[in-house]
Amino acid sequence: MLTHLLKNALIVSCQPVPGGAMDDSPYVVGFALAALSAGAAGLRIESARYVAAVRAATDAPIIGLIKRDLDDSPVRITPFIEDVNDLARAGADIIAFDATDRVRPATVEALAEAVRAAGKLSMADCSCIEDARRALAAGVNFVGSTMSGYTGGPEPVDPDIELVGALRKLTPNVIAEGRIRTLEQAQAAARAGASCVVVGSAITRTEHVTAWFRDALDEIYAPAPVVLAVDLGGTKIMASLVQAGEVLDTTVFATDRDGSPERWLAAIEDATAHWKGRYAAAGIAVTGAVRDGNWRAMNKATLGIAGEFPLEARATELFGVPVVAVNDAQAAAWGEFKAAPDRSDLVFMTVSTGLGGGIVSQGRLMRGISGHFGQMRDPSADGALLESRLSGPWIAAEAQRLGYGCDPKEVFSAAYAGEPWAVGIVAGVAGRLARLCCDIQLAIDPARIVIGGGVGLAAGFLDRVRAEISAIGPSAVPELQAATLGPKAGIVGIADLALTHNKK
Ligand code: ADP
Ligand code: BMX
Repeated sequence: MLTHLLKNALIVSCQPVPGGAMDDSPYVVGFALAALSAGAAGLRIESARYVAAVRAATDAPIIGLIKRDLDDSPVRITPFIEDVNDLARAGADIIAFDATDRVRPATVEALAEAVRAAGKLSMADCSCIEDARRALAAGVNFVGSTMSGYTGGPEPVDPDIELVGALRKLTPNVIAEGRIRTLEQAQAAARAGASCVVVGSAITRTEHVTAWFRDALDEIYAPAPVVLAVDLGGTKIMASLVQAGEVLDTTVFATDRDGSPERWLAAIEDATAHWKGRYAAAGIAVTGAVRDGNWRAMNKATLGIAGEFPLEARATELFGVPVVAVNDAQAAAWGEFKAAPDRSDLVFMTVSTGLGGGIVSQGRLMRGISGHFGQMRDPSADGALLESRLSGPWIAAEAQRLGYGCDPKEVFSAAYAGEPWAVGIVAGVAGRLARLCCDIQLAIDPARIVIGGGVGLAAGFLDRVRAEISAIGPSAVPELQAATLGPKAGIVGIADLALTHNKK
């Protein structure tokens, strides 16, 4: 009859925090009646005093238990035969006891027998499947997952749904209990085969529920951590302190192109030494490919990184905080994605020492070597790497070849002054980028293509690229934007990734 009443049901455990403000009969009875009025089929009540008080107020099924802290046994739930008798006299219908295989005053067999002798049903609070096997052999009526996670080691956060499923293979009379806090967890327990589900703290421990909400809010209200963010490119290194997307301080210096990963890291450490102690995490965005924290060049002409370097591990040692390393253009893609109010998907491209790229698709940053457009082959140039003719160094080399020894910035100035040799160089670069943008649109169809990098952000350059796109007249016109974060896109992106990736 009781097993029938407690089938497919919710049981509410009304156990106040011992010594807490609600630890008194009127509150326990109040919680019990409130739970029953809202559809609970049964109650779990601790102590003979509270069982008697609740029994006086309702005929609903009560699982009774007594908790004790013993000096000579870790068993806490109904350890003694006298406890069984006290609970039976107080009016419990089902008597729960610890059924774990530990040093204990009364055996599981003796307790099960005492419950039977008192004319009540028994519930074995188990920590594992072996506990349940023994308890069922001793003739208990219900097995519960109550003790899972409480017999050694750190206490888990989530309920042991797996144990519920395993218990169901032994008997249909399975009660899921322990750490069930959410509707989804209760449903998962039911799906796993529990014939009823006990929810306690989440309903009747105001102190616990309050603390959960308090902690959740503290996480949000706490000041965002400060991150050391580094963008290491083929020409320059930028290092900043970033907090919640705001750049607090920045330093920029040239990349020693004859250096090595150790030397670049040492230079960064040196340049940021005065920030030590101010940041809680660090992120390094680097030119080149990053996989599992290891760094290597895709094109040594952009930066000569020899072999594969354990960047995350080494930087963690040097900076003394957790470090996340990501490709520079991918980090910039993420920075631009986070900075846009509509959070629309994008492809980012940096036209700089090399030609890098990053893709955010369906709100996720694509990792691995995705976005390395500069490494694609240019069929109109005998299969040369695209970036070998679409980057700052090519502009400088081309100017040199034509007899003008000047840097890309000066080439742009000359082009805007109308000097034909420079106009030709800029038109060539703009045309190649325009064709690449059209191809990317066909391949990925992003909502926008965001352009950054020293060359990409040169005044007037994007308008030239747009004009070249119009001249192509593509079947789908890409939406081009300049990086809203300018040269700081990578810095802002890697600062965010440094925090979110560490959480994984
Ligand atoms: P990195 O490649 O280190 O990330 P940048 O994004 O600054 O660095 O790109 C460096 C390349 O961009 C160099 O070839 C540099 O000459 C060129 N560049 C920098 N500023 C300008 C500018 N204002 N106009 C044109 N080219 C520029
Ligand atoms: C190169 C490649 C990319 C990088 C891009 C832009 C290397 C060393 N780098 O295509 O990984 O994203 O250059 O880098 O292989 P930057 O130095 O021009 O900013």
